[in-house]
Amino acid sequence: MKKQLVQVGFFTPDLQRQIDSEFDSVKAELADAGLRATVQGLITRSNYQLPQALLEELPALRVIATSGVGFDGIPVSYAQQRGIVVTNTPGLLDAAVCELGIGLLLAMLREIPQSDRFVRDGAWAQSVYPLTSSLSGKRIGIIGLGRIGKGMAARLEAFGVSLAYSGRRQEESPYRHVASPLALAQEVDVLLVCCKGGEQTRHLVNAALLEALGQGWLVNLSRGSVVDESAVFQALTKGSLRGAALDVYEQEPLVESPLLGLKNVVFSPHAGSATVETRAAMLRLTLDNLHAVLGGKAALTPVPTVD
Ligand code: 8YV
Repeated sequence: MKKQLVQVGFFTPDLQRQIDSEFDSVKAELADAGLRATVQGLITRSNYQLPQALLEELPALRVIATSGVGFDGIPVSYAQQRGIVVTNTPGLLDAAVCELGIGLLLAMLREIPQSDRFVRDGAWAQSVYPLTSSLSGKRIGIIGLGRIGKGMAARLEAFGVSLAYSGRRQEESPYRHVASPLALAQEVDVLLVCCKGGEQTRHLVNAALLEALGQGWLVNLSRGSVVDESAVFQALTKGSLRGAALDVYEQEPLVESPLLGLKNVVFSPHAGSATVETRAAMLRLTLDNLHAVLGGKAALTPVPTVD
């Protein structure tokens, strides 16, 4: 008999079929009192918020498995105090996220989406598209030299840029460590946000930091919470910030935002890991974690213990 799960959030149809072939998974909002009282496993994705109130209604819960690397949307400390194992999928999505990061960076500097619209709209018959900016020669600052930050740096080396980073500690790396994100912003052209989300990094990119960046560009591959979107809007409209490329937002999905009206912002829908290959690998590890813990074995990739 298939083991039961409560599910928070949506998976694409193929991935949902995979979940359903291995577990009896019920959406949290449809789980009745009987299921809530007995269910031992919960599956979710890292772009959803998991309310502690829901966990409080699941007294038998033993494992929360998120298909994603971030766990800032999960009340991990509360879960761990209750002895619930929390698992994630580290390492599997770095390449996909970095590929999108390079794509967004180039799309922003070379104005690829805007150029596409220019051709489609027939504007080319009346004028030539204005000149854009080179990536080559730019000074790039990476906030957070974790797996994604390092992956971006390695790929960017091929473009002939200079690289520096800020982070809580100095890493073993060939790149220059700068003491603070503010100092980093002061000396670069492009700021790449690759740090973790959560309370510690909330609005780390704020008006003061954008002021320090000046006539530069911003790319956010991290979490929407790290960037103060209204400060980005102000900086873009007053013409200090030259462009932004955003994959993540303070409110997702992004449907109403003054940013949507600006030409110099390139958007993607929180899609860093969204390739068929990557999401299949992430789900496989997520399901393996659930099978392991529910079968009485150790989790394959538990998140670290938090205080
Ligand atoms: C996805 C992510 O949005 O892993 C993360 O932390 O933000 C992304 O990979 C998602 O979690 C995939 O299900």
